[in-house]
Amino acid sequence: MELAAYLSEKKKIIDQYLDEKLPSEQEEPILLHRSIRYSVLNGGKRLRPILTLMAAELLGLHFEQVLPAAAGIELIHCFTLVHDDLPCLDDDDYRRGKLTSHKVFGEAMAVLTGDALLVMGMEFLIRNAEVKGIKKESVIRVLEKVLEILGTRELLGGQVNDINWQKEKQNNESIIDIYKKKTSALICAALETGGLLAQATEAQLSTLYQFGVKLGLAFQITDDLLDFEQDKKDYDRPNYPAVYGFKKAQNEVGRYCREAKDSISLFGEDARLFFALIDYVQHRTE
Ligand code: GRG
Repeated sequence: MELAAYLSEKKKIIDQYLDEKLPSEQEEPILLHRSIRYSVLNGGKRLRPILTLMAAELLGLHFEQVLPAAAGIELIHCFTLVHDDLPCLDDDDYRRGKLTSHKVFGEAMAVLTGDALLVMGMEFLIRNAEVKGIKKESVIRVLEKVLEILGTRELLGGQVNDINWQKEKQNNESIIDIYKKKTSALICAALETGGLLAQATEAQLSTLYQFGVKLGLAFQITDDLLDFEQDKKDYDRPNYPAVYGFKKAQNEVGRYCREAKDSISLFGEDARLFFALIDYVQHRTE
C-alpha cells in the first residue's frame, strides 16, 4: 500500500479506537472527561501509534494485535503535549489548530487531564497483554521501556534542559541531546513497542531504535523549520534553524534522513513504508 493511503487508513483506525475506548463525556467527572476527549480527539497526525503498528507488521504481527498499546503510546504523547502547553512550561494558546486544553478548561483541569492521560496510557499498554498471540513478558518489557523514556534521563530530563536552554551551553551537541530526549525517545519507544510485542530479536530492536533516533531528530528539526518559516520561533527555547540558520538545518535533516534509511535497510524490501515515511517527514508541511 502507498504511504499516504496507509497513514490515512491507520489514522482513522486509531482515531476510532480512541473514540470508542475513552470515557464518554456523560461519565463523571464530566469536566475532566470532556477535557480528556478534547485533548486527544483533536486531529493529531497519530505518527507515534502508526509507528507501533508499522514495526509490529514489519515483524509479522497483524496491526490489530498491537492496537491497545499503540493507542496507549498516543495517550502518553497527548499527555506530554497538554503539559508542555501549560503557562508554566511553553505557554501555548493553540495546539493542533485549536485552543489548548488549559485555554478551554482552565489550568487545573489541564494538569489533571495530563495526569489522567499518562495513567490511561499505561492502562492501554497493559491491556495489550489480553490480545491473542501476545506474551505477557513482552508487555512487561514494553512497560519498562516506556517508563524508562518518560523518566528523568529522557523526556523529563530533556524538558528540564529545554527550559534551561538560555542558561545551558548552546552548542550542536546540547541541542541534539535535548531533541533526542524530548522527541526521539518517545518515537523510539513507539517503534520498540511494536517490535517487543512481535518478539523482535535484540538486533531488530536495535535497528528500530537507531532508525527512531534519526527519524526523531529529522522530525524535530523539520518542526523547527516549519515554526521558523511561520515566524513562530521562540528564541528562549532551542530551535535548530534559529541557532544554525535555515540551510544548515535543512542539510542536517537530509543527513539524519539518510542515516535513518541506512539503519532500516537491514529489513530490505519489507521496510519500503519506512523509507517512504522518511521522505514524508523530510518534506512535510504540517
Ligand atoms: C512528565 C514524562 C513527562 C513529560 C512531560 C512536557 C514534557 C515533559 C515533554 C514535552 C515534549 C514535547 C512536547 C516534545 C515536542 C515533540 C513534538 C515535535 C511534538 C509534536 O508532535 P506531532 O507533530 O504532533 O506529531 P501531533 O499533533 O500530530 O500529534
